[in-house]
Amino acid sequence: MSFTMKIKRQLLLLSILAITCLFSLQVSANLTSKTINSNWLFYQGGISSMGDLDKPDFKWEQVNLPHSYNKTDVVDEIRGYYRGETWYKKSLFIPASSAGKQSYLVFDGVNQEADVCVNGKKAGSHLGGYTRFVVPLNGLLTYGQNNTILVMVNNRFNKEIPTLAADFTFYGGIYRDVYLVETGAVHFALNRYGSEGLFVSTPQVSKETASLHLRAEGNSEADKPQNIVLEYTLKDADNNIVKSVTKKLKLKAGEAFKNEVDITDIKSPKLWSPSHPYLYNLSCVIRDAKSGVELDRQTTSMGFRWYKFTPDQGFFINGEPLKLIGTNRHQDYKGLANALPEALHINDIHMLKNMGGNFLRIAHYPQDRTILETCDKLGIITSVEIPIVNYITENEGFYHNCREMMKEMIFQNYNHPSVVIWAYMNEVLVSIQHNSEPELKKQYMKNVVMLARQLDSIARAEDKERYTMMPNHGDLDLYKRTGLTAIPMIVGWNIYAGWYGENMNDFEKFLDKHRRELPDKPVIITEYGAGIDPRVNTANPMRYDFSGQYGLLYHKHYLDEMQKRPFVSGSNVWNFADFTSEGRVDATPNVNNKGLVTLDRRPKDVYYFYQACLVKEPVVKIGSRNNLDISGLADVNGKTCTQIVQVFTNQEKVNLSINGVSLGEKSAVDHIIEWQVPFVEGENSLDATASVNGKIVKDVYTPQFHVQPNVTTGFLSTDELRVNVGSYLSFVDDVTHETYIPSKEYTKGSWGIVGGEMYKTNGGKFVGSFQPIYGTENEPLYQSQMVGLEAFKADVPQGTYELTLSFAELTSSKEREKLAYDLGLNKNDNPSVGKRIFNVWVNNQLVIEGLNIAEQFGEKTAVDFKIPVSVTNTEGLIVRFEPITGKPILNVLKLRRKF
Ligand code: GCB
Repeated sequence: MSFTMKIKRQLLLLSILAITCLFSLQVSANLTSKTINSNWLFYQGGISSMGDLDKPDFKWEQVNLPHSYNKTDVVDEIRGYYRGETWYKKSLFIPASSAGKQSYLVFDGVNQEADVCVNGKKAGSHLGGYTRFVVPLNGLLTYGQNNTILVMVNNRFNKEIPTLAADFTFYGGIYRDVYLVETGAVHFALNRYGSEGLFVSTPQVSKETASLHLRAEGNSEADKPQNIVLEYTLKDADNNIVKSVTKKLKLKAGEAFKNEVDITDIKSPKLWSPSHPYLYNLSCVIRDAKSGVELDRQTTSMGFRWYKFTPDQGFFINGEPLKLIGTNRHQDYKGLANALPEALHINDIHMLKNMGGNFLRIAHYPQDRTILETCDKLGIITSVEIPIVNYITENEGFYHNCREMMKEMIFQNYNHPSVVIWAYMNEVLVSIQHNSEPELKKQYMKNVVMLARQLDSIARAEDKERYTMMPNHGDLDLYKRTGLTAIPMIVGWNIYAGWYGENMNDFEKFLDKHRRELPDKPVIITEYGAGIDPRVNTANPMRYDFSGQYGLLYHKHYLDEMQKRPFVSGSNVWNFADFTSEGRVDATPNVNNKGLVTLDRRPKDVYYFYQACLVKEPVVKIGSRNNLDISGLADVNGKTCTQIVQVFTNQEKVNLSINGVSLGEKSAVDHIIEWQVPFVEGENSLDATASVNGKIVKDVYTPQFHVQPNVTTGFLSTDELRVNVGSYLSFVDDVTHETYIPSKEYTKGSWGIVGGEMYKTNGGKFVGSFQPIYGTENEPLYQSQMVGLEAFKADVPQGTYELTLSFAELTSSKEREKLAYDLGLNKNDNPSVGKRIFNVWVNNQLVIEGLNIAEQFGEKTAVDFKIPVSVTNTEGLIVRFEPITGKPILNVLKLRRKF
């Protein structure tokens, strides 16, 4: 190789190295900082001695971080998920050149107890699953060699660590990034509650001027006195220096320091707001005073804004009123548990922004660092919360951990301009009614008040600018009586009138009650929501049916009522996305489906509704698009099926066409327009257009439609009937794309049920059950049924058919375990029905004899029978249900003509 070639090769290698460093180092942090997420070993279970971990046959599994060990057991059909000890191990090469540096491991999130050992020695530990913690490595590393990092992680119930119990999943694991950080001997303090040691606040901001308060906290690890210089530099978004200040410090050997600087008179600051999220950049470099060598550096983005919450006129930012509208957010995702690549966190905030949201309640716990970073960039105002949910443990260990979490949350997130509220204690009196002993109750209340006061004082002492908030469940009198509403600066209410509560109009009554009873308290509706399973649709929306149609009525009502009341500062839909909650029973077991988008972030119709209401740019969106397929009963002509289609828009008028034929232009009422649309079998093309200043704004949607026959006398080999028996809901199986329509009564020439009644719960208020059904993912099909039916009849022509009958025993002879969140919906179930035995006859042939579902298959279990049938007479198909004991049932029926 020639000399020049060698040089070129070396240059190439150097540039590759430089690029690699660029990608793997986190710019803007300490001297060097890089993730060490790849190539860990994992073991789930306890060990008998530490020696086990070194045995050659020890059953390690190779994993990368972020990682959770509950990815599958949370969503399976077995109750419970692993909550216990696990081990993570990593071999980490530390080069010889690191010997003079200070090294740390930074864990962004480990749920929820962690013990860290390095080369066999205890290095650190942490309690709590949602905040960052730092483990110093000095004195534990061997340089120029591989080092062993061992982390014991446990997500067991621990009565001293919040969250104790709640409607979400306590996924275990090292589920956020882990960084290796190296600094010089004098460096920013990483031991200040996991913060980065540089704190920025804006004590005064106006359009004309602003001031900055800066605080750098650091440590010298040097064994001699050090002279250092701190260089603070504020730059605008174009990298122009706006202000810079230099401070000299003399440090004794091993001294910790805190340096505070005020920068005043920053002229005409560019203000940060949701519509103009302008960010400045603030850096602080620590240099050796003599040599000028950089020892450590921190950089943070920051924004200038001023804001206030008022009890009568709501929220103001930079002097302008702004209704805060947005959502809450849990951090999990379909199939990934809580261990998400950061792109998915970031995407959620973009989706919220695209929906027109300007507000996020980061509840019930602090989340990945990219969340607030993205909120800063996109202009989403936030409230961040520590994870006390539903109740507290009355002991000092618990209180101590709560206080620590409050400080960690504040210190770690202090510089984000998007944060305006520190919150604590979600619905902390919700379980008080279960605590019946009056003395204990009184004591509990006292302790809650005492802890609330402590947490509120910490927030006010550590951060003089932000507000504090406590989100309560909707018992205003109770919270007021205990004195809890007097403690925080803002009161949050979680209101579910029209979902858990019967009457939607109780919502506005509640708002007005707050105004009357707590006239001095700013208010945010911190939660409201309705379950929506996009597979479920209906023309008869009802509370608790999980249909998109009911969800839309609910959200429209709430949004209207809040918009009418200027004193409501803001609101957060519960929830941005569906989230897992092990053991919860909704239309999808283990999932709370109150999200505006699904677990894998597909928008539901309500998302488009909010978009139409909130976004300024033209919005024209055809609804129902989350159903891959739609289905309905044929019109009289037998060929089409006419169904309502909604378009969500912020335009006055929209035209809708189907398959090239216009259905006319219509005017929007409250951002919604409805058309009766005649669908045909197969693919249909819907086309919604609005003319905006001479330009066409358009949305196209091409659903598959299955027209189900009404008149069955000409049932063809291409026809197929799929019926959700005993329900008002249509359902689409999102795996097979099969669609099911609500059942109807038999009429001549057609098909239908003869006799029986719909299965209802809670004193007849709800159609269907709310129990998980084993052996199926399609709960809404099996949770409803006809009871006591005599027959199913279809007047079909002679031919060969395949009939599928499906059943599930919904009632139980045993006392059902009370699930925390079924809210007693099934308390009036008829307990008799362990014994239900019946025969099924098809055209006078006994096809199922002595069917006792509970005994032969088990309760709440999906049971399907596929039965080939030859219709050889003119009477068509008659399926008769003959009772032996109790009443026969039928849940689902499919009829397909083979030939
Ligand atoms: C609440 C809780 C939240 C639940 C929600 C629900 O009030 O704060 O954690 O998930 O209700 O959907 O029931």
